[in-house]
Amino acid sequence: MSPKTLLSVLLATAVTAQRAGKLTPEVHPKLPTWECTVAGGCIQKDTSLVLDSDYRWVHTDDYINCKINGLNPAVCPDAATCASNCNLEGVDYAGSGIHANGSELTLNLFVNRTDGTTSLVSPRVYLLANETTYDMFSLLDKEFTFDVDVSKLPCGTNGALYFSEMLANGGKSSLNPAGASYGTGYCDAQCPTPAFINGEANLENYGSCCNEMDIWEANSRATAFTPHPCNVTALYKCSGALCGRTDKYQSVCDKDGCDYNPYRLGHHPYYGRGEGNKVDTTRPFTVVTQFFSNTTSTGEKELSAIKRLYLQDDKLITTSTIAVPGYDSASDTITDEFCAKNKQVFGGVNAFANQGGLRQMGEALDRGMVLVFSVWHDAGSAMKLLDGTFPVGADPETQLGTGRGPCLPEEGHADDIQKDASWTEVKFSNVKSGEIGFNIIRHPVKNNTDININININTDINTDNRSTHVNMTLIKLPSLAEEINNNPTLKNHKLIILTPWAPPPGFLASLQQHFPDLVIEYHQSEWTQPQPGSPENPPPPPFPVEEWKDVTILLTFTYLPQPKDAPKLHPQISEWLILTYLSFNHRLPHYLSLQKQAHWSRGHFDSIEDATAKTVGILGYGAIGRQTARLAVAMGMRVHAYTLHPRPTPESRKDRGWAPQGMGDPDGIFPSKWFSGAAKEDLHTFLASGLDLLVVSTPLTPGTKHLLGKEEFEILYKASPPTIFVDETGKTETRGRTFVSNIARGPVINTDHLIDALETGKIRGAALDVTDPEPLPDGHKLWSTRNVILTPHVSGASTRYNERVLAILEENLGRLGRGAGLVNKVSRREGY
Ligand SMILES: *[C@@H]1O[C@H](CO)[C@@H](O)[C@H](O)[C@H]1NC(C)=O
Ligand SMILES: *[C@@H]1O[C@H](CO)[C@@H](O)[C@H](O)[C@H]1NC(C)=O
Ligand SMILES: *[C@@H]1O[C@H](CO)[C@@H](O)[C@H](O)[C@H]1NC(C)=O
Ligand SMILES: *[C@@H]1O[C@H](CO)[C@@H](O)[C@H](O)[C@H]1NC(C)=O
Ligand SMILES: *[C@@H]1O[C@H](CO)[C@@H](O)[C@H](O)[C@H]1NC(C)=O
Ligand SMILES: *[C@@H]1O[C@H](CO)[C@@H](O)[C@H](O)[C@H]1NC(C)=O
Ligand SMILES: *[C@@H]1O[C@H](CO)[C@@H](O)[C@H](O)[C@H]1NC(C)=O
Ligand SMILES: *[C@H]1O[C@H](CO)[C@@H](O)[C@H](O)[C@H]1NC(C)=O
Repeated sequence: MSPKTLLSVLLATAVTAQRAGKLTPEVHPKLPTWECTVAGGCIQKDTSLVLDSDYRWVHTDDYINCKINGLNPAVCPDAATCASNCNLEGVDYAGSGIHANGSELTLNLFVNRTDGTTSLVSPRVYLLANETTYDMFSLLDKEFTFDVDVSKLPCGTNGALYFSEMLANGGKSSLNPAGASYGTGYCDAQCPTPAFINGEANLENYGSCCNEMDIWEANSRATAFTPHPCNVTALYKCSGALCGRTDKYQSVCDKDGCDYNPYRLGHHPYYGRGEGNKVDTTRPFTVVTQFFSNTTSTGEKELSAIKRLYLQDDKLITTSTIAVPGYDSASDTITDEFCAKNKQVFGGVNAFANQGGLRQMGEALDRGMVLVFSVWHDAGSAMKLLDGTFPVGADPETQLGTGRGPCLPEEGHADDIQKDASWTEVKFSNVKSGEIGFNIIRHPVKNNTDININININTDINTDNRSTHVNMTLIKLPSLAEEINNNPTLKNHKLIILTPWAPPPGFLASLQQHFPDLVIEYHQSEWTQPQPGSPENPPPPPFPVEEWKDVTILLTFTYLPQPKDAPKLHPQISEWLILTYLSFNHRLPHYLSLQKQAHWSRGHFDSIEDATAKTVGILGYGAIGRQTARLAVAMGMRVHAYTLHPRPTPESRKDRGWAPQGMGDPDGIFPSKWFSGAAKEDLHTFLASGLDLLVVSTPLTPGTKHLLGKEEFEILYKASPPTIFVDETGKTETRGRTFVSNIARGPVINTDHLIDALETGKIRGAALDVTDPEPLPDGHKLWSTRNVILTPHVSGASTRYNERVLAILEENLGRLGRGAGLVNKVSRREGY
């Protein structure tokens, strides 16, 4: 639009400043916004605002108006002449009803002038990334949130926040040198007919059409969010029928859109003034909109659902579900099915589907759209489409869909608003976009060294019974124990997820959808383990400790209040056990070293033993032990199981932990012998049962520290007849039969005694994924001890670790809601 360039405007300023001093410098109000991730929190963007060019004074150097009810033919006979004649003026933002304060934007519908008059300003502003470019939002698979105060938006007004697919530079060109700096290039799905399109004089009466995503159209009485797809990309200059001026359904854009208005969908009171509503519009709240995609058979991402959530007073409010007869099922999101249903029940052409539906909208969202803020009233139909009965005179009781809000026919007329409600304004603040789920997460802490909490978390939490899985602790507060039955939404529960890895995109959002009343927080923790040996002084949690107070469920990785283990379900650990056992028996380390030397030597391969008919003793028959038993049995081994508590009956041998189909030993059928007991003698009986392989998979508790030492290695040695062992070089030696494998915790075994047992041949060999101390220091004696395979605590590593833990979490939350028993529990009493 601005026929002269930004440069010429600036020149004009310089040149004309002496003449009248009327020209205003263009100073974009700062409005910082944020870009967020679940794990990393939010990063501020230095964004600012620009008023639409159509709201500006356009004049010649002699101050002849270039627009007088449309273009002035005297100075704008054609686009090129218009461009060379006209200047686009800077604006006084406050005088236009636009006030930015920190991250908050207030838009006034009217401005009181010093002369006592009140003028309608109804501003429309766009978000700039920098002085010359709009901030382009690509929201497919993203979440967009902001806070809004609609308390001063009465019937008939609309404080809107939406996205239009304008060009990033505002259509800057030789005829439009000003571009985005002066707010050019507006378009929307109504295909308006402005004086300038992309800054060029619109002498042919084109319409300015583009995809539009209405995130927020609302006042304090009603609200709607509405995708309006168009079958064109970017700004499209329409003419004739395609503008839809006489028949809106011939337009390239879906002018009706597919609106989600809770009132219209039969849900009220839900959104409105005062406490009787779930969303109380007399106070600010947060609006969350999530754009979920689905992957098509051709591998492309398609927008498949738009979901709306609210947060008020720290409480999450899910979208209402539909309460209108005719809908088969409740829906709380916009999907193509929802839109089709909408048109079917409320009547009307499904222009939404005709113009490409969510797929088309999603493509525009993916390409990038410009953020628009505005406040307006409706001289034509008093905003009844949003907040009253429309068409006027319809009967909402019998004509479904005509009741869109509670405003009365006599309310909301433009003249009355100017007279009685010139205070009308909307406040938008804290505009953020990013990874889905980021906003559900409160208090993200990026730098946990900033928090120096010197308190003993044990005292906070140990007083309560808890159930936990390895790194997942489910804390049940006593007061909740009674009321958790039948609480499917998990009201009064708070989940803290404290892990070094972020849950996958959408996980938290879907969790929230399943458990709407559950308060969910995610905090990133460090990968580092708490230092062993200091259960009384665990490292500080990476977030304010007040957070512990009302937490009922905790998913944690390393920040357990006390370091402890638990039955784990990690098939990869069982694989590690079998891997190291077979590697040792088959002399793999030896042959690998020969390969490195490029040397062929079969050595004494005839002394290699296979696993058939060997016996594995599993010390701690939990999830890992059970999966190991499954693999061992498949190789023809016998299994001896050792548990703390006796398992005399088939029922008692079952595992109530979580196990994927076909894994582990849920029915306890693999062991040929069962051993149990807490006493030393009980353990000794087990160790004396003739073991070729001893798997240590017991948790570390005060009772299991140094469970295996000199005495135990002696028992292993005596129990199975020692054999003549021929090493690779042909040297023979008498050694015990048992190979010891530890994937539990280093301190379960006395390291010095282990080294001794290995050096003296009391045991055949050992595989250790954990050591004491850990990490094993450089030069430690264990490194050079013979017949040992060492790995640095990696047996739990798996690309699917995260996924499994989260699956257990979801399972347990569901169980908690139903009042059912939890899986993968940890016993506080036993210390694991
Ligand atoms: C700007 O915001 C701050 C913080 O919310 C507030 O204290 C101050 O009054 C605001 N200023 C104006 C002019 O509204
Ligand atoms: C403004 O932002 C756009 C998009 O981020 C970038 O391409 C352009 O270089 C920036 N211009 C200036 C002057 O910083
Ligand atoms: C877009 O939609 C209009 C109205 O339905 C139709 O006339 C036109 O042919 C469509 N254009 C494209 C490219 O599909
Ligand atoms: C997404 O795709 C899955 C699998 O094709 C389908 O079951 C689901 O209904 C789709 N979701 C939506 C919202 O279209
Ligand atoms: C304008 O003045 C009227 C009367 O004093 C007041 O009620 C109203 O809030 C003012 N409007 C604005 C936008 O300041
Ligand atoms: C974290 O905080 C510490 C101490 O205040 C500071 O030295 C360090 O630079 C911070 N790290 C980051 C990534 O901000
Ligand atoms: C806590 O555990 C103890 C010992 O197992 C048990 O007696 C008590 O009933 C449990 N309390 C709750 C609230 O679960
Ligand atoms: C789970 O947390 C415990 C206790 O903090 C930690 O020692 C252990 O290494 C973690 N488990 C895995 C498999 O990393």
